[in-house]
This record gives sequence, C-alpha cells and structure tokens, in this order.
Amino acid sequence: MGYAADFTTERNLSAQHRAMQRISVIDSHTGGEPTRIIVEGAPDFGMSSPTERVARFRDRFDYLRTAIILEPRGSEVLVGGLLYEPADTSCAAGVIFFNNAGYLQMCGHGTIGLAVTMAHMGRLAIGEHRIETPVGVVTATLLDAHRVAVTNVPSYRYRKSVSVDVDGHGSVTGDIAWGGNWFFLVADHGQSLELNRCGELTDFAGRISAELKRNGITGADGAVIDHIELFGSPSNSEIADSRNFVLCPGGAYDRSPCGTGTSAKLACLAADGKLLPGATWRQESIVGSVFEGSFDFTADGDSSAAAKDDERAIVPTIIGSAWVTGECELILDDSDPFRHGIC
Ligand code: PYC
Repeated sequence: MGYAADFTTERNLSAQHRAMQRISVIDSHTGGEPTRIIVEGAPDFGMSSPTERVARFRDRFDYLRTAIILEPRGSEVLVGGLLYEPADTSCAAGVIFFNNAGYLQMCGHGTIGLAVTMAHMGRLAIGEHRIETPVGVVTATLLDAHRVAVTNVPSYRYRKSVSVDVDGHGSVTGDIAWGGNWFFLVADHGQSLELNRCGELTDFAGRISAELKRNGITGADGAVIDHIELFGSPSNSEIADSRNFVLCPGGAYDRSPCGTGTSAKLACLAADGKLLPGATWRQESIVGSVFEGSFDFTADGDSSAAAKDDERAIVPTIIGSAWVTGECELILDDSDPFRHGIC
C-alpha cells in the first residue's frame, strides 16, 4: 500500500487545507541578528495609530507572535516585524517589532532588515524612506542592496552612574539611556566579552536586570529597563571603537551591535562630551559585526525627549548591512498542537 493512500482521503485533505492559516514571511539577518518580516497573511488591524495597532496585536492576535517567533517555527533569537500600511501617508511602511517576550518599541537591526527585505520585494528604491513605528517615525536610507542608514528617534541619557549590587559580583555601575528601547549601559564590569562566554555573560547581564527590577530602578515614567548592554575593547581597534554584549528582554543576546543600544551609547558619549556631532563611532557586536553610528543634537527646546537639562537629546544615525536569508510560507494547521508555538 502506498504511503499517500495510507495518509487520508481526498475529502479529509481539503478539510485540512481549510483549517490551515498561511503566513508569508521573509527572513534576513543584520550583522548576524535575524529578522522575520510578515509580508502576507496577517489579519488587517485597521488604519489605527501605531500604538493602537500594538494594543490590538497584543490583545487579539498575540498567537501570531508566538506562532511566528517561538519554536518549532522560530527561536528565541528571532525578532519579528509586522509590515503594515502606515497611518502616516508620508511613510513608506509601518512596522511593529516583536520577539519571544513581547513587543519591542523600536528595533534598529530590524529596521535595517526591513529596508533590505522591502528592497528585495521591489518595494523600496535606493534613497531615503520614512518608516512608522510605535515610538515615532524613523528614516531608513537604503544606500545599496544591503547597506542601510537608520536615523532613529531622539535618544538621551536619563541617569548617569547608577549602582546596583549584583549577586555574586558586587557593585555594578551603569548609565540608563533611551535609544528607542531602555538600556542599562555598563563599562566597568570585569567581564571578558568573548563569544565563547555568552552563557556566562547572559547570566551576568540577567542578574543585573533582576537587580534593577528588585530595586525599582527604571527609565523615565517608570519604564522597565529591558536591555542590558556591556561594553569592552574591540577585537581590533582598526575596525571598531568598542565591542558590546546586549541582553534582550527575552533572554537572548543580540548578535548585531543593536541599533537602539548603539543609539543609547551615542547619547551617553554625547552627554560625556566624548563624541562630537557628526563624528563616527564604530560599535562591534559580540559576534564581530559592526554598526557605524553618529549623531546630531536635537534642536534646542525639543520636547520629544525627557532628557535632563544638561544632557541634550541627540538624533542618532546607525549604518549597518542586512542580507535576505529566506522566503517562506508558514503554516498554522488547526490540528497541530503547537500551531501557536511552544508557549
Ligand atoms: O537592533 O535595536 C536593535 C535591537 C533590539 C533588540 C534586538 N535588536
């Protein structure tokens, strides 16, 4: 007896097809960090504001996030992006980023991945494009098929030299900064930032994160600091100025130098007078990929950032490269017990 004959009848097969949801995605990586953009098959969230869309996504369609990001279709490293028609018609696209833990406010590597993905789809030409995100409009300038400059939302240092006692380590001091997500940036940690130490670094950064929460240390307006960024010397000072290890909210580390994390770093460098407007900062990731960052100060009196008086907000620009790695149709079969991921 043939295998197919054993499998099911034609009538049952078509019933199965009716019970399958199909979602088209395009995968890319930016400096080693993957992005999965939903290009077709997501429900229409309506023409509401980006924050209303995130709320609707979270409240009614969170199963899509888990199905796309979690195993068995994805992994904790993946960042997903829902591409949508923007409410702001001056924008080329709107995007909501998400990961294994929930929804990201902005994502630098993801925006670079999105621009390269849209170019791959024939939907974005070389040049400057506005992209709508939940924290404001950013600009993605497609420099060539792979290289993108992202001009991020205004970024700023919120608090300097904040100390926490980390279990098994002692006092750790860092700065709190906003770069589109909230970061705790630590230079003086005594850790060696090597790829083969990712387990130890994840554990160490996780303990810092837990201490920040335990001590009620937050970003502005009580916002959770959900990214921890450790800095060290670059592997080679000819290619970068600094190397980082970034722990993301879902417990995975960023393979890229982290676009929002590099924006937060630029805000701290600017606040300390260590980098001048227009100068380039080359940020290396733990896997050796490099983003180039630079900034301008925001106009005087810009109220878009809650920066302290002596620490003006900056407008960071991050340049990085992405490559498309796959095009795929995901299938959510009603009969699959893990159709919404292993939650
Ligand atoms: O590049 O901004 C970023 C980012 C945030 C989380 C992972 N990557």
